[in-house]
Formats: sequence, C-alpha cells, structure tokens
Amino acid sequence: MSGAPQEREAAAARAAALRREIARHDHAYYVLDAPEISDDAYDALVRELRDIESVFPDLVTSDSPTQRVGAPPSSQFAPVTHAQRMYSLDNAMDLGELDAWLARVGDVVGERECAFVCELKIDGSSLSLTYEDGVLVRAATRGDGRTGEDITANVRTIRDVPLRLHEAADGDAASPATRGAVEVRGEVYLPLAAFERINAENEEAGLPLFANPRNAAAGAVRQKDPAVTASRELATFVYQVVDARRALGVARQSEALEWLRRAGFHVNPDVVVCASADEVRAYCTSAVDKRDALPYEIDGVVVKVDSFALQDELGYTSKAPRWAIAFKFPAEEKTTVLRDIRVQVGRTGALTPLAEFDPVTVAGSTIARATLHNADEVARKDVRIGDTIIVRKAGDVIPEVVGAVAGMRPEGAEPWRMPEACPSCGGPVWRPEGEAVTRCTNVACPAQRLERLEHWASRGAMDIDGMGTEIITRLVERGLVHDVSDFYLLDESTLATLDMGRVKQDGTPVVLGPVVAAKLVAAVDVSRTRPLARVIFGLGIRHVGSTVAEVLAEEFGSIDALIEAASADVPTPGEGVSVAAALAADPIARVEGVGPAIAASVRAFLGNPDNQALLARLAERGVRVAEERRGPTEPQTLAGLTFVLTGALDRFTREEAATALKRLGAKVSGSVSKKTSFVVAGADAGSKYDKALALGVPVLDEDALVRVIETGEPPVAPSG
Ligand code: 3BA
Repeated sequence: MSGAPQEREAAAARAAALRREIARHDHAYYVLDAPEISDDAYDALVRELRDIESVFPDLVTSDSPTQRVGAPPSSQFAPVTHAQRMYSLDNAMDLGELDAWLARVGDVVGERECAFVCELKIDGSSLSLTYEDGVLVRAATRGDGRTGEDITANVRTIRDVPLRLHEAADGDAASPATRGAVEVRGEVYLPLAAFERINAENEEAGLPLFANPRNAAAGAVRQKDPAVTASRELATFVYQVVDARRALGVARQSEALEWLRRAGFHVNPDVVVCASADEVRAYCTSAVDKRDALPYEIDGVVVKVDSFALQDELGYTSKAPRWAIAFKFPAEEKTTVLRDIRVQVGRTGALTPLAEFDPVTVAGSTIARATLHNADEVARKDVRIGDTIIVRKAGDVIPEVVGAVAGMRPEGAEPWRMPEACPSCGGPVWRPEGEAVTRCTNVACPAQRLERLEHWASRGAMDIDGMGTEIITRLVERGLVHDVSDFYLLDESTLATLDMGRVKQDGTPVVLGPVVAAKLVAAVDVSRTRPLARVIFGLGIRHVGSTVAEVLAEEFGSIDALIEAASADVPTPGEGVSVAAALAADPIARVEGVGPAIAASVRAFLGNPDNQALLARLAERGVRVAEERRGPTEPQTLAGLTFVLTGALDRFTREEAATALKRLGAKVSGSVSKKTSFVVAGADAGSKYDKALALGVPVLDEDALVRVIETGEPPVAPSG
C-alpha cells in the first residue's frame, strides 16, 4: 500500500496542503467568526487528511488538526515551571483608585508622553502557550505564578488556539518567533452559550451546576480526558507575548497585540489605545455598558502602560506589575421586595435567617433568596419584611442583601427578631454569651436530623448517589430512617413502594418504583466501603470538615482508636496546668491541624453514648470503621526522620516533595525544632532556614532532595 517513494512524497505534499487549508478555515471560523466554506466541505477536508494519515502514520505531525483530540486520558498534570513568573494584577475597585494609579504612573512618567492600552478583563482562567519553531509544544495553567500544570493535551482541543503560528506574522519566515521559542499568555474562558448548555445538561443528569463560567472553564482545562475538554467548547483570548521586545523586536504592548493577531491568535476586538488618562477613564466608565451584550463574561478592564521602556521604569511590586491595573466593575445591584425572613435549622442546630425576596436577575442569573447569616447581621442591615432591599452577588457569585432603601419602608414594619423557639421542633433555642449563632438545643430536632442525613449521603461524605432531600424526607416521614445507620437496612421491596407524596393523573400514588429502588440499594451498598475519612466527615461533628476528618483518619486509623483517644483524661489549663501541658496530654488536640476547640467537639460527640451506639450499628451493618491497612508499598527507608521543607523548589511543589518523602516513611513537619532531622531549603528560603542554622539542623538543597527521593537512601548530613 504505502510502497512507492513517489506515492509517499505526493501524500506528504497533499497532507501538508490540507493541514494548511484546515488551519486557515479553523482560524476563519473560530477566530475571525467569518467561515468561508460549508461544514460539509470542511469535514471532507478533514476526512481526506485523516485517510492519508492512516495510510502513512509516520506523516502525522503534532500540529496536524487531526491531533487536537488525540491524547489518552491522563491521571496527572505534570508541574511546569514558568520561564518567567506569571504575576497577578492589582485591582482598582472604583474610579478613585484608578485615578490614584494613573497619578502614580504620572509621577514616574513626568512630562513624557504615555499611551495606555485598555483591554476588557476576561473572566476566565490564565493560560500560557509555548511554541517552538512555530509549533505549539506546551500549554500550562498559571498555578501559583511560578509553577503551573501541564495541560497541553487539553488545550490542543481548543479550536481557536493555533497549533502552528501563521508564518505571515513576521513577514520573514526566519524571524526569531518562528525559529526559537515564544511564550504567549492569555485567558481561557467559556462562552456564555456553552456555559448555559453545560449547566442545562448537568441539571438534566442530576449533576451539580457550575456557579459561573470561570469555574466551569477552570474545571474544563483540568479534565483528565481531553475528549471531555473538547466537548466543553472553550475559547481563548491572548494578550501577552513574554519578553516581546527580545522575541519580536517590538517596543509596545499595542504592537505585540498586532503581532498576536497576525500570528493567528484570538485577540479581543475591544482593545483600544488611549493617549491620555482622560481617555482611560472614559473607556473604563463606558465598558460597563458593553457587559450585557457580550457573549462571554468580563469583570473589568485591564489598563496597561503601552511602552515597554516605561513598563521597565515602573517595574513590579512583589505580586504585580506597577505598569498595569485591573479596574473592577462595581458589583451589579438590583432592588426588590423582601417578602419573608425564614429561619433554617442546620445540621448542628444553628438557626440561620434567610431572606426571601421577589426574583431578580443579577450578574447573569436569577436569585430569590440570600442568607442573612445571623441575628446581628439582620440588625446591622436593619432589613424588615416588606422593605425594598438592594441585592447583589458577592464576588459575582453569592447572593447578598446589601441593605434596605430608606424611605420605602411600609408603615408599621417591625425590626426582625430571632424566634425564641426552634421553627422546626418548637424546642428551646440558645445563644451562648459572645457568640453570633443561635442554636436549637434539641438533638432530636427533625430539621437537624434531616440535615444530618443529607450530609451523610452528600457527595463529599458517603456519596450515596440518588439519596437526595426528597427521598430522605419521605423515608423519615415513613419512619424507615431515623439516623444514618438506618440507610443500611433499606431493602429493594420496601423502597420500591415508597410513597412519594404525589398522585398520578389517574389518582394513584407515585411510588419510587423497582428501578430506582435497586439503584439506591446498590448506591447505599457501595458507600459501605468509603474511606474512613469520609465516614468521620459524614458524622457531621461540629468543626470537623473534610480536611480535619482526613487528618484524624490518618492519625488514628479507626473509629475505635478515635473513641479511645477521646476518652483520655485531659487536664483543663489553669491551676498549675499550662496550656502547653494540657495540649500535650490531649491525644486529639496535639495532632497537627486539629487543636483544642476541634478536639473538644470530637470528645463531646464521641463521649455521647447515643453516638457510640450509632457507630456500633454502622460497624455492624458493614460500614467501614477502620482504615484498610495499606501495607507500605515502598521500603520505609526514611522511617524515623523528620523533614521540613522551605522555600520554592524547582522540580516539584513542596506538597509533592512531602508526599514523596512520606511514601518512604519520613515525617514532614511545618516547623523547625531540635527534633528536625533535615531542612530542605529551596529558593528564597526564609526564617526556617535561619532557624535550622541556629539549631544546627543539617540543610539540604534541592539536588540532595531529588537524590533522596530517587534512591530512597537517607541523606548524609553534610559535616561541619
Ligand atoms: N491582561 C488578564 N495579567 C492581563 C501581563 C499582566 C496581565 C493578567 C491579565 C500581568 C484578562 C494575571 C495573570 C497573568 C499573564 C499573568 C488581561 C487579562 N495582563 N487582558 C499585566 O483579560 N483577564 N492576569 N496572565 N501573566
């Protein structure tokens, strides 16, 4: 088939021509928004290229449009150290702060001319793209600005990202940009239409919804399977060429943007060059009005000094360039009428006032309620039922009541007060001295019980798929479930006939049915094997979030060991007992990341005989109450050694280094003491390094650390 050399040569030429043509149409469609051929004609080009590549697999190039989705799913993103740090942007929250920044720039610039570039601030996720000899070789997230994650396979699927730079970009094929390496940076974002489609699909599938397009975009580029990223239909805007002066020989940001356009990147069309501070102010005030008409979200304007020479003079703070500022749009505010303040009872009995108002659309979505947190907050805002209130979204996500419109209060509206009895069980409520939260003190309170059951079944805890509010409510009403251990007694036939409290058109009651019942029983069964940390978290002990639960599971390894630790006699500080002594005697509080308040809460929970009986029932019904003893997979060559990591490492994050060390049996601690065996000092190591020197703790550099991790051999303390 692939016999004759002439045939191969002809195929190679044809493939190259097809690739160029397909790239041109991708650009016309995804960047210029001006398609030139029909979808069918385009598909025919891609099909012909695929056919050639399947006959001559060695002709496949990394910049071939057939390779956009080609990589298999991967479970990890390798760290990428940025050649140059990716800074943050300082914010100007209003025109006053913008003026202050313009004045500071003016101080440095003096009498010289200073143009500014104003760019819409795309509300996406930062992205770095590296091209070598004109071909995309790497895409990375911003990460902490120094190290990001390699997301090349995923970014390849984004159709407006050129896999090869357009050669016309330099007029000269041998230009530095297409010869060596160029890095460009920008924002990857999710167009609003795609965001709405994905959320509609998630809703249909009963999956959680994304709060905003930014989170959805950040999630999409970190998908394990590039095919999933491809299906999200992400897009990019590119706004920076790293070291543009050296790479391209240009002198200003506006010229770099022009080059980016010619090179085939998607550059935002609303960029303008402003000749004066007044023009900048005018652009920033007018940009707010563009917001609603755009097919993507923006959250402000980025203003940059155009001249690279002036940028150099202005320099950087520790976090951000002084030559750029993000002018943030004020949060959009709307008025509506407060209809009610309802009180919700949480899992721990906390009573939370919730404002319910006429629905309004704010920052792209409709809201009708917002938490008022606690009684003090309601008093401070002085909102009363019937008031016309101002609402907005904090950080453009969380609905918030700003306050009431004075002068529109209906006559006779009374200040709101926290009820004196629990709205769920009528039991007594209690607000401890000095605390903001009021609680229902009845442990058997049905609202608390419902919350506890929901929490147990929730995603972050035991993740019982399908066990949602409605079904749990019915199960409680029918007396089938009293506490979380009862989930493990449910059988298919009982569930199948569970009355859902509704009737069909013919008057017969809606029941759960055998299919859903079988799925639920299977989901409950799967949850029996969740890791111990999930079980501890699922219990809903006050102050024990998922992180603390993990620490406790790791430290104690079983519920029994935890109960044992909770029964230890702990002296109260005072009267001859120092705080340090009390802490040392408390087996729970002394665990790193726990502390006395959490320990007291764990003790209160586990000391309660009812809770102990519940845990015994869970164990009896097959729920995992002890961590599976995972035998060490690697020889524990570093057992007995304690490491402290400080400063920035090049080849991995401190977290990754810590994981590698722990796998070999080492302990990794956050602070240096006499017991520390080694301190590993990366770049800019600070006080921990000084302390190591002071205490005579041996210090290792990154190379030594890499040797330890690779060979598993304990380090030799440098002598002297
Ligand atoms: N321009 C975000 N940073 C931006 C290059 C500087 C910058 C941004 C920008 C630092 C946008 C911080 C993350 C980062 C590249 C560092 C923009 C936008 N310019 N137009 C001045 O539209 N969101 N973000 N990105 N380097």
